Amino acid sequence: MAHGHEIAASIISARPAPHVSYRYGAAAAAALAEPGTLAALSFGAEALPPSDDPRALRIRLQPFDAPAPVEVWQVGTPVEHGRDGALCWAAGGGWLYASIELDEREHGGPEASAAAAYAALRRFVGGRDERHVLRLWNYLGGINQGEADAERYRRFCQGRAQGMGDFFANGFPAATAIGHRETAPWLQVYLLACDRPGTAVENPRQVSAWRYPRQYGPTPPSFTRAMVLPDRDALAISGTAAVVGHASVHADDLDAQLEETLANLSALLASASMPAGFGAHSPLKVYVRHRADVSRVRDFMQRRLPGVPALLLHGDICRSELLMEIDGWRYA
Ligand code: 3EB
Repeated sequence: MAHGHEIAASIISARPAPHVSYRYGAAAAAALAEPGTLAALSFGAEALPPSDDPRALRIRLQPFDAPAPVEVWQVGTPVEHGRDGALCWAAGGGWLYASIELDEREHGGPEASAAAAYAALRRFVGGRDERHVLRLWNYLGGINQGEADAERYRRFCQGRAQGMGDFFANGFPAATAIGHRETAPWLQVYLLACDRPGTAVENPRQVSAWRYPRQYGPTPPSFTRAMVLPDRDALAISGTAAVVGHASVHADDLDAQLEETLANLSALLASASMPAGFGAHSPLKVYVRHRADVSRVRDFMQRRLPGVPALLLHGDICRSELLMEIDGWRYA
């Protein structure tokens, strides 16, 4: 009977999604000592004590919540970790976390820094079993500075595409690109990869980002809207904003942008054949451009997404008319 073999094979190849949670205080501080911790991403200086552990990354976005949160990724197996030049990594159970942080002043601007970051990540990941990059995050300073095609986000897109080369020829990962407010121009890029491929998901309400028309810049952004993880037990959701077709909608209307973003998030669940709705099983991050909007964003989250663990972070969205963006996870 083949049945027993199939069960054995499915156990051997199982790649349950990393568990993502938001932690505070002592629970956050304990994360790196737990055996399955792949990454601990802190927001705000006081969230974690300084650490040389390559799994600890201090994200350069200020949280709007106190105490400061730490996002912890955990897998059900032991984890090994290390460094490779400027790159930090951790791996276990078929999963890989990798991060790189570059000072633009040492690389000559956003294009060269993005190209260097992606070249380093691609070289490292390409040499690993976990070579399927499912999800990427990018944080850079002054994202909306510069006019038209000289805007720093557009220059970042150009360098990113150059650094990627043909590594994602079979499809882009899901991604986020957000601006931080620090004066020093650090670029932070980190990723989740697996030794099994995921399934890319597009949003039928939106033009695929890599097909955006020329008006948004010479190099279209390279990301897919969401990624179903290999065991189909979770959806990794890209940065999602009030974009319909390829156009930003509801410029300067925060509440309308929040509603449109929720419509996009719901469309992604449907497109991924995930059950509708968000709740305790869908940790999200909300990037908010203006501090003055935070209480309205919080009200919206409590009213329209009750029970959803949400981090509110101070970040600039890559189109200056967009006031907020949401990314995160939806577990099946
Ligand atoms: C958008 O829908 C908003 O450049 O990697 C969202 C997610 C956005 C990722 C990226 C940009 C990126 O076009 C912007």
